[in-house]
Amino acid sequence: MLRYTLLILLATLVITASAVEKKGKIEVPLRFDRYYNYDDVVEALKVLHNAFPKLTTLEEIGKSEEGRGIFALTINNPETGDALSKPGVYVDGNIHGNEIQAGEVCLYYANMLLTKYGENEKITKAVDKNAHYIVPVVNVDGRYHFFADGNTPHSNRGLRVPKDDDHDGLFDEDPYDDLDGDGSICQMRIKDPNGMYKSDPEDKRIMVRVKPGEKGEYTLLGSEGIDNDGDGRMNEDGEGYLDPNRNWGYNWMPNYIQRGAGNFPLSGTGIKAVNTFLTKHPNIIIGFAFHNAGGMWLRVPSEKSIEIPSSDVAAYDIIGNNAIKITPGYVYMPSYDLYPTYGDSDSHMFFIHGAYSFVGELFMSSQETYKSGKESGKESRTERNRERLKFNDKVAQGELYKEWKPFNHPVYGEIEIGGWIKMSSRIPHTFMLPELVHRNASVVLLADEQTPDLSIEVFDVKNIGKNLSQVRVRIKNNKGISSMTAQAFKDKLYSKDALKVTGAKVIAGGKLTDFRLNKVNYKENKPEIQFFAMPGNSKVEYQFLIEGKGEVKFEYNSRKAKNVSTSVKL
Ligand SMILES: [Ca+2]
Ligand SMILES: [Ca+2]
Ligand SMILES: [Ca+2]
Ligand SMILES: [Ca+2]
Ligand SMILES: [Zn+2]
Repeated sequence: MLRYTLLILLATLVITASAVEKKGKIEVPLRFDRYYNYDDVVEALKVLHNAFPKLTTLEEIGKSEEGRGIFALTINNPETGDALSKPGVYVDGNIHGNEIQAGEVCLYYANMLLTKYGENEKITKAVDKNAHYIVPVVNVDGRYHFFADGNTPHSNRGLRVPKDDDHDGLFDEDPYDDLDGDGSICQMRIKDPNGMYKSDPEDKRIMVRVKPGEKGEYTLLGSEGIDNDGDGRMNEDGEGYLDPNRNWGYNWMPNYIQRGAGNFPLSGTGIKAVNTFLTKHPNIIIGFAFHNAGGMWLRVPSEKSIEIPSSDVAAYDIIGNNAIKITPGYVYMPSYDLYPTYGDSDSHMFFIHGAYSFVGELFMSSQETYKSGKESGKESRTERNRERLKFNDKVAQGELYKEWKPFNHPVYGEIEIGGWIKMSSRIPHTFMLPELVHRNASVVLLADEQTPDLSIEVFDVKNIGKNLSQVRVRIKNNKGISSMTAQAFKDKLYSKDALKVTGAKVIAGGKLTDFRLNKVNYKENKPEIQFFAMPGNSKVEYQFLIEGKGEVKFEYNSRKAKNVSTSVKL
C-alpha cells in the first residue's frame, strides 16, 4: 500500500514538473522556454560568468533570512574603463517571491549582452559604454519556496520573517496545505444543495453565484488547507508577512500606515545587503526593478504629495514613452497613480541613490486570448473566465488549470479541488516567456543608450593682454539622461558634478550665457571650479580668464557620467 502511494506520488511529481519546469543541463546561451528555480538561477549565473570571465564579475552580495546567497553579476568591459568610471545600469527582479519571471528578464538581459557582444553593434556599444549590475533574484527565499512549496499565484511574496498574523501567540502556524501534493494551492468546493454557487452552464469548471430563489450546487471552501492549529480557522497565519518592497529607507512608514513595512527600514537582511551593494556603486544612474503583473512602467514619486523636478520627469519620459512602444499594451505612469506606497525600492533608488528608477510590471493576463480578431468589446468576469479556460485548453494544452477532482478532506470529507495553478495568472506560460523577456530587456537596452555621453572641447582662446588669456570651453551631453538627477542636485545628495581648471591661475570664470554678446555669469569665489549638472541633450559654455602660460587642463567630473577632459597650451 505504501509502495503504491509512493508510486502515485512520484508519478504526480514527474507530471507536474514536466508541465512547467523543463529540467536539463544549464548551458550558454541560456534557454528561456523554462523557468529557473533558485538553484538554477545561481547555476545560470555561474555558467555565464565562466563563459565570459573577462566581461563579468559574479559576487554573493549578502544572504537572506534563511541563509541563501543573493548574487550580483556585473558586466563590464575593462578595456573601455573601470566599471565605476562608467554610467551604471542596475537591474533587479523577483523582490516579491512569487514574481518569478522578473528573474528570467534579468537573466535574459545578461545572456543577451554577453552572447551578442561583438556580434550585434547596439549590444556591443551598451557593454562597452556602461557598467551593468544585475541581481536577478532579490528575494531568494521567496523564489526558493515558490517553486518548492504549494502556492497560489499570489502567495509567498514576502521575506521569511515570522509574524503572528492572528495574534494567537503562534507564528506562521497555519499556512496553506497542498492537500493533493501537486505543488499548487488551488480551490476547494463541496457539493451542497443549499450552497450559494452553481456551475456555469457553458463551462462547468466556473463557479457562478446563484440568483435569488435559484437552487445552489456548491459551497466554496476557499484555498486548499486544513486548520493546522485547531483554532477554528483555516490558513489564517501563513509565512511572513514582511514586504521587501516596503522595507526601504526613503519615506518608510510603520505597519499601521504601510502593511508589510517591517519593524524598521532595511530590516530585511537581503534588502540591507542590496542597499550596501548600491552604495558601493555610486555610478548607478538608472535602475530597473522587475515585478509582475499588469503591464506597467512605473516611475517615482510613489505618493502624490511628493513632487520631483520637471527636468527629471522629462528624463523619465524619454525612457517611459519609448518603453510602452517596445512592450505593447503596457502603460507608463507615476506609481502613485496605481496606489501610494511607502518604503518602496524605486523611491529609495531615486531619492537616496540619485538614480532614475523604473518598476517594470511584467505580463498582462489579457494576452491570454482565445478569440478571433473580430470579437471584441467588454466582457463580464464569467465571460473572461470562459475565455481564459479556452486559452488554457486550446493554447496552453491544459497546463495552467487543474481540473476539479475529488479529495477526501480530513474535516469536510468528500470535497473537490481544482482551479488555476501557481504557474498561471501572473506568469506567462513558457511559450510566451521568450517574447516577454526579450521585449523587456530591450527597454533596459534603450535606457543604456540614453545614459549620459559627455564631450568637452576648448572652442575659443584669445590673448587679452597683461599675461591673461580668455578661454572658452564647451561641454555637451549627447544623450537623453542627465549626468545627475535634478533632485540630487537640489538635495545636495552628494558632491555635485563640476568643471575644474588646473595648471594655471584662474582669475575669473563663469557660465557663458551668450558667447556672441560676451555675456558671462562670473562666479564669485573659486572660479577654477564650477558646479553644474549636464541635463540630457544639452550644451553649456564656460569662460575663464587665466593668468600665465603653460598647459591648462579642463576636467568635468561626474559621479555617474564618465568624466571628460581636455587641455590647451597657453
Ligand atoms: Ca498565529
Ligand atoms: Ca494542490
Ligand atoms: Ca488555524
Ligand atoms: Ca492560529
Ligand atoms: Zn511586486
